Amino acid sequence: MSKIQVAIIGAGPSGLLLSQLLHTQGIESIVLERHTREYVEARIRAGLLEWGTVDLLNQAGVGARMMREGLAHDGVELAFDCSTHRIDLKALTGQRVMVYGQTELQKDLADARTGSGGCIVWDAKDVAIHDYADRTARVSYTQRGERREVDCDFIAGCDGYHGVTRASVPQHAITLHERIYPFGWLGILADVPPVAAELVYTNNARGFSLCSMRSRTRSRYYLQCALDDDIDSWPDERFWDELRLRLPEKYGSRLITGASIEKSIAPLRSFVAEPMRFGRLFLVGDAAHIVPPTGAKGLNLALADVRVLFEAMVDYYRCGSETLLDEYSSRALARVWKATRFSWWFTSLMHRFSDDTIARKMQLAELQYIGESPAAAAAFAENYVGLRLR
Ligand code: RFL
Ligand code: PHB
Repeated sequence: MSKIQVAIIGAGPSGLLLSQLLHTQGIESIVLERHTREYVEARIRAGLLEWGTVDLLNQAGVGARMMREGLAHDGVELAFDCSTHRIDLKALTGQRVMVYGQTELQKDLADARTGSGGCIVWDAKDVAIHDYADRTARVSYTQRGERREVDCDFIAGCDGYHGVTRASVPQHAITLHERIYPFGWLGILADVPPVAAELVYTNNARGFSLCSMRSRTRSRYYLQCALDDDIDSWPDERFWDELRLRLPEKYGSRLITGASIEKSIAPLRSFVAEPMRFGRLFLVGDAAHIVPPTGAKGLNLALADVRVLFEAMVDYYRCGSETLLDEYSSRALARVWKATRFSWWFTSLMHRFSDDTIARKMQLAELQYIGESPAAAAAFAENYVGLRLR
């Protein structure tokens, strides 16, 4: 049996960034991923990074391509009831956000880890965690038909919502909070220029829509859809027609359409598991929490967890102190709950929930208020660019 300092389950952005950051401090890890590298890199997910996330990626030495190819945005638009209102993030908070796809980030992280001799086991089957209540934890997995075991000081559960680590914690030790929303997001990726220079979130009587992008030539658009909608019932033409109907006239009239290169439906949920630490096991990112994508907090929250855990592990290996490890769960959760609240609030503000006219009138009144009140706009902007870590 071999021994490593940190065993990381999952090679999504959380797992790879943690491994990379630890490597910069001479702390060695193994990353166990159940899918192949090709599969993981083909997943289309988030697209918007807070500047705190950008700084962390630069600190890890994986930000060069992002800084070259990413698009920094100073503002974002809220559209409703035939009007649009730009929130000047830079003026209100002094901060910007960065458009850079998770798919690209995933590649940059895997390249960095592989390039510096990092140990990533792709296609690791039947990963299991053991003895994490003790001083020395253990992980086991099957690689090319052979069962292997590794002793470790810590296990980082970076294995997403459907992973094995949270599921291994006894029910009595963990509290799960969950809300499922009564709609989904239908997303499309297409090689067409974005309809606007910045992101546009629209509250329309027909339902929510979002205009986002991956580059100046690649657009990412979303429509609120029914949870039981079948992707086959959304051919590209229907998607573009519906998007045009939901956008303010100035954007609908100039929308450029084209063949989709990806199309999928994602359900929306708010989910938090508490605590996020169980002995030598630490849950990180989507393994511990999920937010609806309105506001793009999911990936940013995941990487904020990574920062907190990284700092705690460095403190442990440098000074032998467990204080920051002990504080991991409460420090991470303080941020998680604030982002969970913001994502829930923004989702509630922008989506069509029912035919209840009073609910829609109140959404519009709140959107007008954000448009008119610098204080309300500043509260939105502060959350959108990301609250500062304590
Ligand atoms: P990930 O990215 O889910 O990575 C977890 C990794 O763990 C692996 N894994 C296992 N490995 C070994 N053994 C097991 N038993 C394992 N079980 C799972 C998985 O294969 C995977 O590689 O979690 P991480 O690293 O915490 O990163 C979180 C982000 O990926 C996530 O928050 C965002 O992508 C959420 N999200 C979005 N966030 C946004 O901010 N904006 C978006 O537009 C947005 N779109 C999305 C999303 C998440 C989606 N999922 C998870 C269904 C769209 C989708 C479809
Ligand atoms: C995306 O580009 O995929 C994206 C951007 C902002 C969001 C959600 C998704 O709020």
